[in-house]
Amino acid sequence: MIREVITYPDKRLFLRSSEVEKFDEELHRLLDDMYETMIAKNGIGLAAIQVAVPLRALIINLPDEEGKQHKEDLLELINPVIVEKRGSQVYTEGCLSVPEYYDDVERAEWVRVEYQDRHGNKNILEADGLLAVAVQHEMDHLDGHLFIEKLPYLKRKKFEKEWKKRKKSQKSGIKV
Ligand code: Y12
Ligand code: CO
Repeated sequence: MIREVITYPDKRLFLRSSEVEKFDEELHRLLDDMYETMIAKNGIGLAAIQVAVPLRALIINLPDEEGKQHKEDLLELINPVIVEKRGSQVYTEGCLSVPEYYDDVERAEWVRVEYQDRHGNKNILEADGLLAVAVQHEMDHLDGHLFIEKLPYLKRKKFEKEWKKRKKSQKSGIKV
């Protein structure tokens, strides 16, 4: 089932999500719905809080060189913890909860993550490049953070101004 993706400035996006304790049917349904929702909305990553469920669960499905996503590449990370990180990289990020806004964010180039799969089995993921960006972006959601919070002060102010203008024009029916 495709669920609604909540968007900025919804207060729920700033909540710290809770640990997953039950690896049951309900969790599996949530993960399946998150995948369906992410694909339907052209996303490559999604955290549970983005569908209004405050649990520490996220999914990532990066596209191949031709831009195609394959379900067999889907990553499901439950209760992830970054145990090591190295280097830095800058990537222009976007987020389904902050539609139509993209900006440069600096993050670690490489991360090692301990996590559980949908059955509760423990696992380790080592990621670099785009996958490392996606993991860090989605893990920020679990702690109630959005990529726009990482923008320098003036860029953040510009974003807030543009966002208010856009919301006002959406209300009046004029497109900016
Ligand atoms: C690198 C950077 C960020 C991530 C986190 C996951 N981000 C997304 O999945 C963003 C998806 C997104 C999709 C959009 O929709 C279309 O392009 C049709 C979009 O555009 C609009 O909302 C109009 C914005 C963001 C992972 C890796
Ligand atoms: Co996001």
